[in-house]
Order: sequence, then structure tokens, then C-alpha cells
Amino acid sequence: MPLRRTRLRSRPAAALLAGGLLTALHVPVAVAAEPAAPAAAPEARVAPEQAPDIPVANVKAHLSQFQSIAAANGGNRAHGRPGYRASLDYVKGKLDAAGFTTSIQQFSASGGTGYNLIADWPGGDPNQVLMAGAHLDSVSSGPGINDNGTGSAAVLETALAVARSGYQPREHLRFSWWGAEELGLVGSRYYVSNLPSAERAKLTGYLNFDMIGSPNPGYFVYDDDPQIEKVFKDFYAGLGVATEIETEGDGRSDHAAFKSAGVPVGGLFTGASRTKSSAQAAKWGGTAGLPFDRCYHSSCDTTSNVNDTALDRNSDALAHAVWTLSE
Ligand code: DTR
Ligand code: CA
Ligand code: ZN
Ligand code: ZN
Repeated sequence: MPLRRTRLRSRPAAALLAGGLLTALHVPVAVAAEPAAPAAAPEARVAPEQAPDIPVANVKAHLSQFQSIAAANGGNRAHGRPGYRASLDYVKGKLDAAGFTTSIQQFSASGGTGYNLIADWPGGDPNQVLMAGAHLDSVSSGPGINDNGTGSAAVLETALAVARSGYQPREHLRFSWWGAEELGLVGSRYYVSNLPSAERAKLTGYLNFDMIGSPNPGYFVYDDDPQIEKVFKDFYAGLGVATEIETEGDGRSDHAAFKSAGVPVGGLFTGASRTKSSAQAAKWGGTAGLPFDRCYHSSCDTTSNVNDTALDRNSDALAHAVWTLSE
């Protein structure tokens, strides 16, 4: 199900007439009825390819790498620190080996050099580009495994699954890992503001994944673009898992710049420092009265700070959305 940006196409009057719209409006329109176009042969509908299962063990292996990178670089993967660039080099190495066309976008922020990583999967309609992304930087106080190793690892593993399967979607796929999100969405804003308007117009959607494995998880879906929201909600309904809309407000993560530029956006979130309610614990499990992630922006945001079930479900939801919205 391709994602269409809401652009109304102007239709010739004859088509409107034929379509009954103008007669309904009783507008006297002096147009010669065009000869009916020959009925197009119904195109052979190929069953949409289903997304593969994303092995959560693979996602967790990336998290272990991020943890090791932080340990070897002063305990974090923050903007301007060596652990961030080492994280980017790790992700880029996997993508290059899998056949992606990668590029690094450099920018300056708060006196440090920042980097975005962009990976294009060759093929697809260059004028219809679906993006999926996550911020790769942590705060300086810890390794940032849930925030946002989980989103980064799940986007990476979904991209690798595209390569493994040889998926050739109708739309062009682009994956992204943002720098300096924790400084104020700096990397994604830099990308969008430096993207030529003609290139921006080709984006059919941007899917954002920031904290998708919280230890006391909620299942929140961004309530921005209705079509994208429905893809995620239907996926979870298929699992029998209730979802809520993400209500922390716009502007809290990297989808903000895309939304401001008129790109349809959506995404998933398992919660940060807010407290899980009793009603939420009743439907999702976990512990009421505690934060969704008690290690948010703390040194304890390690590989032990991840709920595997939430990470697995959200990784599979991510792949499902990429396949569904690009086919
Ligand atoms: N700003 C994100 C965490 C965050 C807080 N609320 C939301 C809502 C949707 C996505 C992410 C978030 C961070 O600390 O990276
Ligand atoms: Ca899975
Ligand atoms: Zn954060
Ligand atoms: Zn984050």
C-alpha cells in the first residue's frame, strides 16, 4: 500500500463530467465528450510481499556492540565524543557490506562536529522515497542503549533484512541515523533544512523510532499521518496488543523537522520518564507507578535496560511498515 502525499490532482472537465461530478454540480460546461479511453487491462496484482520476521537476537547483537563502543570511549556515544563516530562507523560498515549506498553528512553543533548517516537501497522509484530513521547519539551520562540504541539497531536490522531478502519495492528506500538529537534534534533538522525542496517533495513518508525497548514498556503510536498510524495500529491489533497514541507532543524527536516540512510522519515509542498507570499495566503488563524507563538519560541505560518483547515487537512493526508503505 503505497503512501501518497496528499496532493489533489486536477482532473480534466470531461473526466469530471464522465465521473458525474459536474452533472451533480449542474454547472453548464460546454465540453466535447472525449472518446472513452480503452479499458486498461487489469494489471496482474502480485500479492504484496510480507515483511520478514526481524530476529530480536540480531537487534540485541547491535545493542551489545553499542555498549562495547561506549565502554571503549568514555562510557557514552554522545555528540562530539569518539563513541558517537565509532557507533556511526559500526552501522556504516554493516550497511556497506550489505550493498547500501551510504553517505555521511557532517555538521557543527555546540562546538563539536556532528554526523548524519544516510543509506539508500538501490532501486525503486526515485520520485517516491520512503524514509525510516533513528537518532544514533546518546546523552553524555551513559551508553544510551534504550535511548536510542534500540531505534538505531532496529532500523539497521530492518535495512539488513531488506538486503538479505533482495526486496525490490516500488518506492525507493532510504534509512537514516541522526546525530545530535539530544542537543535538540540538530542532525535531523540539518538534514531537512539542507535537502533541496525538489528532493523533499519526493519523500512519501518518514518513520521515526526513538526508544522502542523501554524496560517497563508502553506501546505508543505517533498520531501524525493517519495512514502511517493505521499501519502500525493494525500490526499491533494483529498481535492482540493494545496501543495508545503518543501524547508527549510534537517536537519531541526527529520526525518533527519532517512534519514541519509537510512530509507524512509516524513512528513508535515505548515511553521515557513518565509513570505507567494502573490501567496501562493492566493491558501491557509491567509495573504501575514506575516510569516506562527509569534509566532515561542515566548511566544505567545499558543492555540490561531493555525489554526484549517490546524490542522484538517494535522491530517487527518497523519492518512491516517499511514493506507495507513501500510496496
Ligand atoms: N526526546 C527523546 C525522548 C522522548 C520523549 N518523548 C518522546 C516522544 C516520542 C519520541 C521520543 C520521545 C529523547 O530523549 O531522545
Ligand atoms: Ca521478530
Ligand atoms: Zn534522549
Ligand atoms: Zn531519544
